Amino acid sequence: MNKKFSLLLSFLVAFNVSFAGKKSNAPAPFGPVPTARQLAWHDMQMYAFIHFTTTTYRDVEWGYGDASPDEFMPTKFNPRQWVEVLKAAGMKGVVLTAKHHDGFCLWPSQLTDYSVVHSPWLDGKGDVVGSLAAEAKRAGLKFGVYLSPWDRHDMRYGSPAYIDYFRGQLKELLIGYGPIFEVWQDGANGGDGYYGGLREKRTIDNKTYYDWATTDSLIRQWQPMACIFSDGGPDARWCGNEKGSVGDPNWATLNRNNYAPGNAKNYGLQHGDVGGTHWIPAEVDVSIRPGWFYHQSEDDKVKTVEQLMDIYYTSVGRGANLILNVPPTKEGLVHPIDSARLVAFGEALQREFSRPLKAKAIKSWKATNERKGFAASNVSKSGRKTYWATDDDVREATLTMTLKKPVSLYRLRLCEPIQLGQRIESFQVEALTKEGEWEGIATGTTIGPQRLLRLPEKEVQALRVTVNSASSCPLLSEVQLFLPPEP
Ligand code: FUL
Repeated sequence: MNKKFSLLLSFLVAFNVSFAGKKSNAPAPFGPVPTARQLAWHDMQMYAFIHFTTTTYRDVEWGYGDASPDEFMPTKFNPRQWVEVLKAAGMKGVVLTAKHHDGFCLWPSQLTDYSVVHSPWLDGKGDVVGSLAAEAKRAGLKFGVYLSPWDRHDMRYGSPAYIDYFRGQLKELLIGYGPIFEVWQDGANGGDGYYGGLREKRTIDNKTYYDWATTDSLIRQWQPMACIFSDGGPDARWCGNEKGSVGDPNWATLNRNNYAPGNAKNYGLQHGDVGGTHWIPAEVDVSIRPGWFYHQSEDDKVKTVEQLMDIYYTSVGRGANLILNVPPTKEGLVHPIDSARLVAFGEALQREFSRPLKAKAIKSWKATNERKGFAASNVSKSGRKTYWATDDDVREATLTMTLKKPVSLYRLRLCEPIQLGQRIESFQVEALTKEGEWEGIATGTTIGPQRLLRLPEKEVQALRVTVNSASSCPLLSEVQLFLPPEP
Protein backbone atom coordinates (compact mmCIF):
# COMPACT_ATOMS: atom_id res chain seq x y z
CA MET A 1 0.00 0.00 0.00
CA ASN A 2 1.15 3.56 -0.78
CA LYS A 3 2.75 5.06 2.36
CA LYS A 4 0.69 8.28 2.33
CA PHE A 5 -2.56 6.39 1.89
CA SER A 6 -1.71 4.02 4.70
CA LEU A 7 -0.96 6.98 7.01
CA LEU A 8 -4.32 8.56 6.13
CA LEU A 9 -6.08 5.26 6.83
CA SER A 10 -4.46 4.94 10.26
CA PHE A 11 -5.56 8.51 11.03
CA LEU A 12 -9.17 7.77 10.05
CA VAL A 13 -9.25 4.61 12.14
CA ALA A 14 -7.52 6.24 15.13
CA PHE A 15 -9.97 9.14 15.20
CA ASN A 16 -13.07 7.09 14.50
CA VAL A 17 -13.80 8.87 11.24
CA SER A 18 -16.05 7.16 8.69
CA PHE A 19 -15.48 7.26 4.94
CA ALA A 20 -18.31 9.76 4.58
CA GLY A 21 -15.87 12.14 6.21
CA LYS A 22 -17.91 12.55 9.42
CA LYS A 23 -16.91 11.35 12.85
CA SER A 24 -18.87 8.13 13.39
CA ASN A 25 -21.46 8.43 16.11
CA ALA A 26 -21.96 4.67 16.53
CA PRO A 27 -21.64 3.33 20.08
CA ALA A 28 -18.36 1.52 20.75
CA PRO A 29 -18.58 -2.25 21.38
CA PHE A 30 -18.86 -3.15 25.05
CA GLY A 31 -16.97 -6.12 26.53
CA PRO A 32 -16.49 -9.35 24.57
CA VAL A 33 -18.45 -9.61 21.32
CA PRO A 34 -19.42 -12.66 19.22
CA THR A 35 -17.28 -13.86 16.32
CA ALA A 36 -18.80 -14.29 12.84
CA ARG A 37 -19.17 -18.02 13.49
CA GLN A 38 -20.99 -17.34 16.75
CA LEU A 39 -23.32 -14.81 15.10
CA ALA A 40 -24.26 -17.45 12.50
CA TRP A 41 -24.81 -19.94 15.35
CA HIS A 42 -27.04 -17.47 17.26
CA ASP A 43 -29.21 -17.13 14.16
CA MET A 44 -29.98 -20.87 14.21
CA GLN A 45 -31.79 -20.79 17.58
CA MET A 46 -33.16 -24.34 17.48
CA TYR A 47 -31.78 -27.61 16.12
CA ALA A 48 -31.97 -31.31 16.84
CA PHE A 49 -29.76 -33.87 18.52
CA ILE A 50 -29.82 -37.50 17.38
CA HIS A 51 -28.62 -40.20 19.80
CA PHE A 52 -28.31 -43.47 17.94
CA THR A 53 -25.81 -46.35 18.06
CA THR A 54 -25.42 -49.90 19.45
CA THR A 55 -26.61 -48.45 22.76
CA THR A 56 -30.08 -48.15 21.17
CA TYR A 57 -30.13 -51.94 20.72
CA ARG A 58 -28.92 -52.66 24.25
CA ASP A 59 -31.76 -50.48 25.61
CA VAL A 60 -29.40 -48.63 27.95
CA GLU A 61 -28.19 -45.03 28.24
CA TRP A 62 -24.44 -45.58 28.36
CA GLY A 63 -23.14 -48.46 26.23
CA TYR A 64 -20.32 -50.27 28.05
CA GLY A 65 -18.31 -50.62 24.85
CA ASP A 66 -18.65 -54.39 24.52
CA ALA A 67 -21.60 -54.59 22.09
CA SER A 68 -20.77 -56.53 18.95
CA PRO A 69 -21.08 -54.56 15.67
CA ASP A 70 -23.56 -57.32 14.71
CA GLU A 71 -26.03 -55.77 17.11
CA PHE A 72 -26.29 -52.58 15.04
CA MET A 73 -29.03 -53.54 12.60
CA PRO A 74 -31.54 -50.78 11.68
CA THR A 75 -34.01 -52.60 9.43
CA LYS A 76 -35.85 -49.47 8.25
CA PHE A 77 -33.09 -46.86 8.48
CA ASN A 78 -34.54 -43.70 6.96
CA PRO A 79 -32.70 -40.45 7.66
CA ARG A 80 -34.97 -38.68 5.17
CA GLN A 81 -37.87 -39.36 7.54
CA TRP A 82 -35.85 -37.96 10.49
CA VAL A 83 -34.96 -34.81 8.61
CA GLU A 84 -38.51 -34.22 7.38
CA VAL A 85 -39.89 -34.47 10.88
CA LEU A 86 -37.19 -32.17 12.24
CA LYS A 87 -37.81 -29.65 9.52
CA ALA A 88 -41.53 -29.66 10.21
CA ALA A 89 -40.72 -28.89 13.85
CA GLY A 90 -38.82 -25.78 12.76
CA MET A 91 -35.28 -27.12 13.37
CA LYS A 92 -32.44 -25.38 11.53
CA GLY A 93 -29.89 -28.16 11.92
CA VAL A 94 -29.09 -31.59 13.29
CA VAL A 95 -26.19 -32.93 15.39
CA LEU A 96 -25.53 -36.68 15.33
CA THR A 97 -23.71 -38.87 17.87
CA ALA A 98 -21.14 -40.06 15.31
CA LYS A 99 -19.60 -41.88 18.29
CA HIS A 100 -21.10 -42.04 21.78
CA HIS A 101 -19.34 -43.26 24.94
CA ASP A 102 -19.64 -46.90 23.76
CA GLY A 103 -17.06 -46.11 21.05
CA PHE A 104 -18.98 -47.55 18.06
CA CYS A 105 -18.45 -45.40 14.96
CA LEU A 106 -21.45 -44.63 12.77
CA TRP A 107 -19.21 -43.92 9.78
CA PRO A 108 -16.67 -46.21 8.04
CA SER A 109 -13.66 -44.95 9.98
CA GLN A 110 -10.28 -46.08 8.67
CA LEU A 111 -8.89 -45.89 12.20
CA THR A 112 -10.79 -48.66 13.99
CA ASP A 113 -12.59 -51.95 13.41
CA TYR A 114 -15.36 -50.86 15.71
CA SER A 115 -17.69 -49.30 13.17
CA VAL A 116 -20.57 -49.80 10.75
CA VAL A 117 -18.10 -51.50 8.38
CA HIS A 118 -18.25 -54.57 10.62
CA SER A 119 -22.00 -54.55 11.04
CA PRO A 120 -24.26 -56.75 8.89
CA TRP A 121 -26.30 -53.61 8.18
CA LEU A 122 -26.13 -53.02 4.41
CA ASP A 123 -23.34 -55.64 4.31
CA GLY A 124 -21.00 -53.26 6.06
CA LYS A 125 -21.49 -50.59 3.39
CA GLY A 126 -23.75 -48.34 5.45
CA ASP A 127 -22.74 -44.89 6.68
CA VAL A 128 -25.11 -43.20 9.12
CA VAL A 129 -23.04 -40.01 9.24
CA GLY A 130 -22.85 -39.69 5.45
CA SER A 131 -26.51 -40.52 4.88
CA LEU A 132 -27.73 -38.03 7.48
CA ALA A 133 -25.32 -35.32 6.29
CA ALA A 134 -26.66 -35.76 2.74
CA GLU A 135 -30.32 -35.70 3.80
CA ALA A 136 -29.76 -32.65 6.00
CA LYS A 137 -28.13 -30.83 3.11
CA ARG A 138 -30.97 -31.75 0.78
CA ALA A 139 -33.50 -30.37 3.26
CA GLY A 140 -31.49 -27.21 3.97
CA LEU A 141 -30.56 -28.15 7.54
CA LYS A 142 -27.04 -27.59 8.87
CA PHE A 143 -25.11 -30.61 10.11
CA GLY A 144 -23.04 -31.12 13.24
CA VAL A 145 -21.21 -33.95 14.97
CA TYR A 146 -20.89 -35.29 18.50
CA LEU A 147 -17.71 -37.33 18.97
CA SER A 148 -17.53 -38.62 22.52
CA PRO A 149 -14.12 -37.89 24.06
CA TRP A 150 -14.74 -40.80 26.43
CA ASP A 151 -14.46 -44.14 24.63
CA ARG A 152 -15.38 -47.21 26.67
CA HIS A 153 -14.43 -49.59 23.87
CA ASP A 154 -10.98 -48.53 22.80
CA MET A 155 -7.97 -50.16 24.48
CA ARG A 156 -5.95 -46.92 24.13
CA TYR A 157 -8.33 -44.80 26.19
CA GLY A 158 -6.33 -43.02 28.91
CA SER A 159 -3.01 -43.09 27.00
CA PRO A 160 -1.56 -40.42 24.64
CA ALA A 161 -2.20 -42.78 21.68
CA TYR A 162 -5.94 -42.40 22.22
CA ILE A 163 -5.68 -38.62 21.77
CA ASP A 164 -4.12 -39.16 18.33
CA TYR A 165 -6.93 -41.59 17.53
CA PHE A 166 -9.58 -39.10 18.72
CA ARG A 167 -8.07 -36.29 16.62
CA GLY A 168 -7.81 -38.63 13.62
CA GLN A 169 -11.51 -39.41 13.95
CA LEU A 170 -12.37 -35.74 14.17
CA LYS A 171 -10.37 -35.14 11.01
CA GLU A 172 -12.25 -37.88 9.16
CA LEU A 173 -15.57 -36.37 10.22
CA LEU A 174 -14.74 -32.72 9.64
CA ILE A 175 -13.01 -33.19 6.33
CA GLY A 176 -15.29 -35.92 5.02
CA TYR A 177 -18.74 -34.68 5.95
CA GLY A 178 -18.65 -30.87 6.00
CA PRO A 179 -19.76 -28.18 6.17
CA ILE A 180 -20.15 -28.70 9.91
CA PHE A 181 -21.83 -26.05 12.03
CA GLU A 182 -21.13 -27.50 15.48
CA VAL A 183 -18.72 -29.93 17.12
CA TRP A 184 -20.09 -31.25 20.42
CA GLN A 185 -17.58 -32.11 23.13
CA ASP A 186 -19.29 -34.00 25.91
CA GLY A 187 -18.08 -33.53 29.47
CA ALA A 188 -18.77 -37.13 30.62
CA ASN A 189 -15.33 -38.63 30.95
CA GLY A 190 -13.63 -41.69 32.34
CA GLY A 191 -14.90 -44.56 34.43
CA ASP A 192 -15.42 -48.24 33.92
CA GLY A 193 -15.63 -49.79 30.48
CA TYR A 194 -14.67 -52.61 28.15
CA TYR A 195 -11.36 -51.04 26.98
CA GLY A 196 -10.39 -53.74 24.50
CA GLY A 197 -11.58 -56.52 26.78
CA LEU A 198 -9.76 -55.46 29.95
CA ARG A 199 -13.04 -54.45 31.61
CA GLU A 200 -11.61 -52.02 34.10
CA LYS A 201 -11.96 -48.51 35.47
CA ARG A 202 -9.92 -45.73 33.91
CA THR A 203 -9.61 -42.26 35.32
CA ILE A 204 -8.19 -39.33 33.42
CA ASP A 205 -7.42 -35.76 34.48
CA ASN A 206 -9.98 -33.87 32.45
CA LYS A 207 -8.00 -30.61 32.74
CA THR A 208 -4.85 -31.98 31.08
CA TYR A 209 -5.50 -35.32 29.32
CA TYR A 210 -7.20 -34.07 26.18
CA ASP A 211 -5.11 -30.93 25.53
CA TRP A 212 -8.21 -29.28 24.17
CA ALA A 213 -6.36 -26.18 22.98
CA THR A 214 -4.53 -28.25 20.35
CA THR A 215 -7.68 -30.16 19.35
CA ASP A 216 -9.64 -26.92 19.04
CA SER A 217 -7.00 -25.37 16.81
CA LEU A 218 -7.23 -28.43 14.52
CA ILE A 219 -11.00 -28.05 14.38
CA ARG A 220 -10.50 -24.42 13.34
CA GLN A 221 -8.25 -25.59 10.49
CA TRP A 222 -10.63 -28.27 9.27
CA GLN A 223 -13.93 -26.42 9.77
CA PRO A 224 -13.35 -22.70 10.44
CA MET A 225 -17.08 -21.93 10.76
CA ALA A 226 -17.88 -24.81 13.18
CA CYS A 227 -18.82 -23.70 16.69
CA ILE A 228 -17.17 -25.79 19.38
CA PHE A 229 -19.53 -26.69 22.20
CA SER A 230 -18.32 -27.91 25.59
CA ASP A 231 -18.99 -27.17 29.24
CA GLY A 232 -16.92 -24.03 28.87
CA GLY A 233 -16.82 -23.22 25.15
CA PRO A 234 -14.78 -21.89 23.35
CA ASP A 235 -17.81 -21.01 21.18
CA ALA A 236 -20.89 -22.26 23.05
CA ARG A 237 -21.27 -23.46 26.63
CA TRP A 238 -23.44 -26.02 28.39
CA CYS A 239 -26.41 -24.47 30.20
CA GLY A 240 -25.68 -26.45 33.39
CA ASN A 241 -28.67 -28.86 33.31
CA GLU A 242 -30.45 -31.25 30.96
CA LYS A 243 -33.98 -30.10 31.81
CA GLY A 244 -34.54 -27.58 29.05
CA SER A 245 -33.85 -24.21 30.62
CA VAL A 246 -31.05 -21.73 30.88
CA GLY A 247 -30.81 -19.41 33.89
CA ASP A 248 -32.51 -16.05 34.20
CA PRO A 249 -30.44 -13.87 33.95
CA ASN A 250 -28.55 -15.44 31.09
CA TRP A 251 -25.29 -13.72 30.15
CA ALA A 252 -23.56 -14.76 26.94
CA THR A 253 -20.30 -13.73 28.63
CA LEU A 254 -18.31 -16.17 30.74
CA ASN A 255 -15.09 -16.15 32.76
CA ARG A 256 -13.84 -18.93 30.58
CA ASN A 257 -10.76 -19.87 32.54
CA ASN A 258 -12.95 -21.13 35.38
CA TYR A 259 -14.33 -23.94 33.19
CA ALA A 260 -13.12 -26.96 31.23
CA PRO A 261 -14.99 -29.85 29.58
CA GLY A 262 -16.05 -32.21 32.36
CA ASN A 263 -15.30 -29.55 34.90
CA ALA A 264 -18.56 -27.68 35.11
CA LYS A 265 -19.69 -25.33 37.81
CA ASN A 266 -23.30 -25.69 36.92
CA TYR A 267 -24.61 -22.58 38.64
CA GLY A 268 -22.18 -20.38 36.72
CA LEU A 269 -23.01 -22.11 33.45
CA GLN A 270 -26.71 -21.51 33.91
CA HIS A 271 -26.30 -17.76 34.21
CA GLY A 272 -22.97 -16.99 32.56
CA ASP A 273 -20.90 -14.25 34.17
CA VAL A 274 -21.90 -10.62 34.02
CA GLY A 275 -18.83 -8.80 32.70
CA GLY A 276 -17.25 -12.20 31.82
CA THR A 277 -14.02 -12.37 29.86
CA HIS A 278 -15.28 -14.21 26.74
CA TRP A 279 -18.41 -14.39 24.59
CA ILE A 280 -19.59 -17.98 25.21
CA PRO A 281 -23.38 -18.22 24.91
CA ALA A 282 -25.42 -21.07 26.37
CA GLU A 283 -26.89 -24.03 24.51
CA VAL A 284 -29.77 -25.88 26.16
CA ASP A 285 -29.64 -29.66 25.59
CA VAL A 286 -32.70 -31.68 26.44
CA SER A 287 -34.36 -34.82 25.14
CA ILE A 288 -37.94 -35.15 23.91
CA ARG A 289 -38.04 -38.30 26.10
CA PRO A 290 -36.55 -38.89 29.56
CA GLY A 291 -33.54 -40.72 28.05
CA TRP A 292 -31.10 -39.67 25.33
CA PHE A 293 -31.48 -43.06 23.58
CA TYR A 294 -34.72 -44.73 22.48
CA HIS A 295 -36.43 -47.01 25.01
CA GLN A 296 -39.80 -48.53 24.27
CA SER A 297 -40.66 -48.17 27.95
CA GLU A 298 -40.65 -44.38 27.46
CA ASP A 299 -43.16 -44.30 24.59
CA ASP A 300 -45.73 -42.79 26.94
CA LYS A 301 -43.29 -40.20 28.29
CA VAL A 302 -42.71 -38.15 25.16
CA LYS A 303 -42.91 -34.45 26.04
CA THR A 304 -46.18 -32.74 25.16
CA VAL A 305 -46.46 -29.71 22.87
CA GLU A 306 -47.10 -27.56 25.98
CA GLN A 307 -43.91 -28.86 27.61
CA LEU A 308 -41.93 -28.29 24.44
CA MET A 309 -43.31 -24.76 24.19
CA ASP A 310 -42.33 -24.02 27.80
CA ILE A 311 -38.84 -25.31 27.01
CA TYR A 312 -38.74 -23.02 23.98
CA TYR A 313 -39.50 -20.01 26.18
CA THR A 314 -36.92 -20.97 28.85
CA SER A 315 -34.18 -21.55 26.26
CA VAL A 316 -34.60 -19.66 22.97
CA GLY A 317 -36.83 -17.18 24.79
CA ARG A 318 -33.95 -16.37 27.16
CA GLY A 319 -31.38 -15.91 24.42
CA ALA A 320 -29.90 -19.44 24.38
CA ASN A 321 -29.92 -21.96 21.54
CA LEU A 322 -31.99 -25.12 21.97
CA ILE A 323 -30.74 -28.57 20.91
CA LEU A 324 -33.65 -30.97 21.23
CA ASN A 325 -32.82 -34.66 21.18
CA VAL A 326 -34.94 -37.04 19.10
CA PRO A 327 -33.75 -40.65 19.44
CA PRO A 328 -34.48 -43.04 16.55
CA THR A 329 -35.89 -46.48 17.29
CA LYS A 330 -34.10 -49.82 16.72
CA GLU A 331 -35.60 -49.87 13.21
CA GLY A 332 -33.93 -46.54 12.49
CA LEU A 333 -37.04 -44.34 12.41
CA VAL A 334 -38.34 -41.45 14.47
CA HIS A 335 -41.12 -43.08 16.48
CA PRO A 336 -44.67 -42.09 15.35
CA ILE A 337 -45.46 -40.56 18.76
CA ASP A 338 -42.37 -38.36 18.63
CA SER A 339 -42.93 -37.41 15.01
CA ALA A 340 -46.57 -36.43 15.59
CA ARG A 341 -45.47 -34.38 18.62
CA LEU A 342 -42.74 -32.62 16.67
CA VAL A 343 -45.01 -31.75 13.76
CA ALA A 344 -47.62 -30.37 16.19
CA PHE A 345 -44.91 -28.41 18.00
CA GLY A 346 -43.77 -26.89 14.69
CA GLU A 347 -47.35 -25.85 13.93
CA ALA A 348 -47.79 -24.40 17.43
CA LEU A 349 -44.61 -22.35 17.04
CA GLN A 350 -45.76 -20.99 13.68
CA ARG A 351 -49.09 -20.05 15.18
CA GLU A 352 -47.46 -18.49 18.23
CA PHE A 353 -45.64 -15.90 16.12
CA SER A 354 -48.05 -15.76 13.17
CA ARG A 355 -49.25 -12.17 13.65
CA PRO A 356 -46.38 -9.73 14.10
CA LEU A 357 -47.65 -6.20 14.54
CA LYS A 358 -46.95 -4.35 11.29
CA ALA A 359 -44.83 -1.19 11.45
CA LYS A 360 -47.64 0.74 9.73
CA ALA A 361 -49.92 0.08 12.75
CA ILE A 362 -47.55 2.16 14.90
CA LYS A 363 -48.23 5.89 15.22
CA SER A 364 -44.90 6.79 16.82
CA TRP A 365 -41.81 5.62 18.64
CA LYS A 366 -40.34 7.88 21.31
CA ALA A 367 -37.39 7.43 23.61
CA THR A 368 -36.27 9.32 26.71
CA ASN A 369 -32.85 9.39 25.11
CA GLU A 370 -31.93 8.94 21.49
CA ARG A 371 -28.40 8.95 20.16
CA LYS A 372 -28.04 11.02 16.99
CA GLY A 373 -28.56 8.75 13.98
CA PHE A 374 -29.94 5.83 16.05
CA ALA A 375 -33.65 6.59 16.26
CA ALA A 376 -36.11 4.78 18.48
CA SER A 377 -38.07 3.69 15.39
CA ASN A 378 -35.10 1.51 14.33
CA VAL A 379 -36.44 -1.19 16.65
CA SER A 380 -39.20 -1.80 14.09
CA LYS A 381 -36.69 -2.66 11.37
CA SER A 382 -35.61 -6.25 11.10
CA GLY A 383 -32.03 -7.41 11.59
CA ARG A 384 -29.42 -6.48 14.15
CA LYS A 385 -27.72 -3.85 11.99
CA THR A 386 -30.40 -1.22 12.63
CA TYR A 387 -30.91 -0.35 16.27
CA TRP A 388 -31.94 2.31 18.75
CA ALA A 389 -29.03 3.62 20.79
CA THR A 390 -28.68 6.00 23.71
CA ASP A 391 -25.87 8.42 24.52
CA ASP A 392 -22.75 6.99 26.14
CA ASP A 393 -23.52 8.11 29.71
CA VAL A 394 -27.10 6.69 29.77
CA ARG A 395 -27.88 3.52 31.78
CA GLU A 396 -31.65 3.86 32.12
CA ALA A 397 -34.09 4.76 29.35
CA THR A 398 -37.66 4.27 28.20
CA LEU A 399 -38.89 3.52 24.72
CA THR A 400 -42.58 4.14 24.01
CA MET A 401 -44.58 2.77 21.10
CA THR A 402 -47.91 4.49 20.46
CA LEU A 403 -50.42 2.66 18.30
CA LYS A 404 -52.79 4.10 15.71
CA LYS A 405 -55.60 2.07 17.23
CA PRO A 406 -55.75 -0.30 20.21
CA VAL A 407 -54.55 -3.88 19.72
CA SER A 408 -54.62 -7.02 21.81
CA LEU A 409 -51.33 -8.13 23.36
CA TYR A 410 -49.95 -11.64 22.99
CA ARG A 411 -46.15 -12.04 22.75
CA LEU A 412 -43.19 -9.65 22.70
CA ARG A 413 -39.69 -10.12 21.28
CA LEU A 414 -36.82 -7.91 22.41
CA CYS A 415 -33.31 -8.11 20.91
CA GLU A 416 -30.01 -6.39 21.62
CA PRO A 417 -27.58 -5.83 18.72
CA ILE A 418 -25.15 -8.34 20.19
CA GLN A 419 -22.40 -7.57 17.70
CA LEU A 420 -21.77 -4.67 20.11
CA GLY A 421 -21.87 -6.85 23.24
CA GLN A 422 -24.53 -7.61 25.83
CA ARG A 423 -25.54 -4.72 28.08
CA ILE A 424 -29.08 -4.80 29.50
CA GLU A 425 -29.34 -6.09 33.09
CA SER A 426 -33.00 -5.46 33.86
CA PHE A 427 -36.10 -4.09 32.19
CA GLN A 428 -39.84 -3.74 32.57
CA VAL A 429 -42.74 -3.51 30.14
CA GLU A 430 -45.85 -1.43 30.72
CA ALA A 431 -48.98 -1.00 28.66
CA LEU A 432 -51.40 1.91 28.35
CA THR A 433 -54.79 0.32 28.75
CA LYS A 434 -57.96 1.44 26.95
CA GLU A 435 -58.91 3.12 30.21
CA GLY A 436 -55.81 5.31 29.98
CA GLU A 437 -53.80 3.72 32.82
CA TRP A 438 -50.18 2.59 32.56
CA GLU A 439 -50.03 -0.95 33.89
CA GLY A 440 -46.96 -3.11 34.49
CA ILE A 441 -47.23 -6.28 32.37
CA ALA A 442 -43.78 -7.87 32.46
CA THR A 443 -40.36 -7.57 34.03
CA GLY A 444 -37.14 -9.24 33.06
CA THR A 445 -33.39 -9.33 33.51
CA THR A 446 -31.08 -9.93 30.54
CA ILE A 447 -32.07 -9.70 26.85
CA GLY A 448 -29.00 -10.52 24.74
CA PRO A 449 -29.75 -11.98 21.29
CA GLN A 450 -33.41 -12.43 22.18
CA ARG A 451 -35.95 -12.32 24.99
CA LEU A 452 -39.47 -13.65 24.36
CA LEU A 453 -42.28 -12.67 26.70
CA ARG A 454 -45.77 -14.06 27.04
CA LEU A 455 -47.97 -11.06 27.74
CA PRO A 456 -51.44 -10.92 29.30
CA GLU A 457 -54.05 -10.74 26.55
CA LYS A 458 -55.46 -7.23 26.89
CA GLU A 459 -56.28 -4.31 24.63
CA VAL A 460 -53.75 -1.50 24.75
CA GLN A 461 -53.07 1.77 22.98
CA ALA A 462 -49.38 2.08 23.78
CA LEU A 463 -46.52 0.00 25.12
CA ARG A 464 -43.34 1.08 26.81
CA VAL A 465 -40.14 -0.77 27.55
CA THR A 466 -37.92 0.66 30.28
CA VAL A 467 -34.34 -0.42 30.62
CA ASN A 468 -33.78 -0.10 34.37
CA SER A 469 -30.09 -0.88 34.39
CA ALA A 470 -27.38 -1.68 31.89
CA SER A 471 -23.63 -2.23 32.00
CA SER A 472 -23.16 0.33 29.24
CA CYS A 473 -25.44 2.60 27.19
CA PRO A 474 -28.45 0.43 26.28
CA LEU A 475 -29.18 -0.52 22.67
CA LEU A 476 -32.14 -2.41 21.22
CA SER A 477 -32.39 -3.74 17.68
CA GLU A 478 -35.89 -5.13 17.95
CA VAL A 479 -39.11 -4.58 19.88
CA GLN A 480 -41.67 -6.73 18.08
CA LEU A 481 -45.15 -7.21 19.38
CA PHE A 482 -47.16 -10.26 18.27
CA LEU A 483 -50.95 -10.19 18.28
CA PRO A 484 -53.04 -13.21 19.32
CA PRO A 485 -53.20 -15.84 16.53
CA GLU A 486 -56.39 -16.07 14.47
CA PRO A 487 -58.83 -18.43 16.21
C1 FUL B 1 -24.16 -36.41 28.52
C2 FUL B 1 -23.95 -37.87 28.09
O1 FUL B 1 -23.40 -38.64 29.13
C3 FUL B 1 -25.32 -38.37 27.67
O2 FUL B 1 -25.31 -39.71 27.34
C4 FUL B 1 -25.77 -37.52 26.48
O3 FUL B 1 -24.94 -37.75 25.37
C5 FUL B 1 -25.79 -36.05 26.85
C6 FUL B 1 -26.12 -35.14 25.72
O4 FUL B 1 -24.54 -35.65 27.40
O5 FUL B 1 -23.06 -35.87 29.14
